[in-house]
Amino acid sequence: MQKIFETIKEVALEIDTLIVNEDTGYVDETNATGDQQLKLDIACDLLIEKAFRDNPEICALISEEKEEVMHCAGKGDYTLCYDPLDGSSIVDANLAVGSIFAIYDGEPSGKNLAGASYIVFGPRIEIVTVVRGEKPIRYRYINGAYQEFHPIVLEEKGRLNASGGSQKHWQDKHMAFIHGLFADGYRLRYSGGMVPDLHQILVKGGGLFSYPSTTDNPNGKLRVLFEVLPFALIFEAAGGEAIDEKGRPLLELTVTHPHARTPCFFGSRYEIAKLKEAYGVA
Ligand code: AFP
Repeated sequence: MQKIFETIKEVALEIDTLIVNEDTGYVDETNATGDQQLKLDIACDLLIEKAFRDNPEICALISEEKEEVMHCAGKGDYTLCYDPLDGSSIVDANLAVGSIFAIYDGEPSGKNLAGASYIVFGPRIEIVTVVRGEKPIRYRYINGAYQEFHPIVLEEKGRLNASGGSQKHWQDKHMAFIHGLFADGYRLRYSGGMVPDLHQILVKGGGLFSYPSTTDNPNGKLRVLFEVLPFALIFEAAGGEAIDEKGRPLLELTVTHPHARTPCFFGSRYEIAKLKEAYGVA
């Protein structure tokens, strides 16, 4: 798996160059899940496909930007699922965006998730990698090289609160719970990009990120294979928890469709315990 992480580090530099130099406009088509695609989404997708299609450890690639599974020449056991550019709707505002990778050993599902990684394209490039059963590792790209940086460890209780979706469409219990956290002193930190928002909670030692079911999106917005499971593995490895709204660990999810979505919550232990109480699933 280390070879896959090394390729992620290399492709990060190419994606960064694209983000800095390419047009941030839309193309006419939509992607597999009906989202509008940027020219950048397609260009990043192609870069990642090219970087991994001949990797001998990987037998298939599944991209958030494509409907079909791409079977590769490699005879390895890993299926690499990726979101090439998460946060397309904020890239024109020049906010931080990211790429997310999930490495499944066999069929994609929570129990088969063997490793994960994400890249943050902010003022600097940062990458977090994790192998299941091990601690996450954080790298920063400085002076032309990746350097291992402070370890990511979540404290028991954090201070940040980030919830997705429009408040108009939140369920009453979610509204009451989020207001309760603010009343308890939590600070709002939400950019609309899952990667920088979750990265901030991870590097600041804790807090809660929610993308609940809403009246307009009953299954939430975030995709199980490409977004939810990789971050669930990283939060658990950092000492936090990641659950759905029935209180089940996200890493126990099975996947019915490559583009399936689920409500999801990622946080330190204290906030997740509070959430379970508020949702009546403790
Ligand atoms: P885009 O890729 O369409 O910008 O979506 C980003 C995202 O999937 C994720 O990165 C955010 O956490 C989430 O959407 C934000 O959604 P809301 O705007 O509904 O809160």
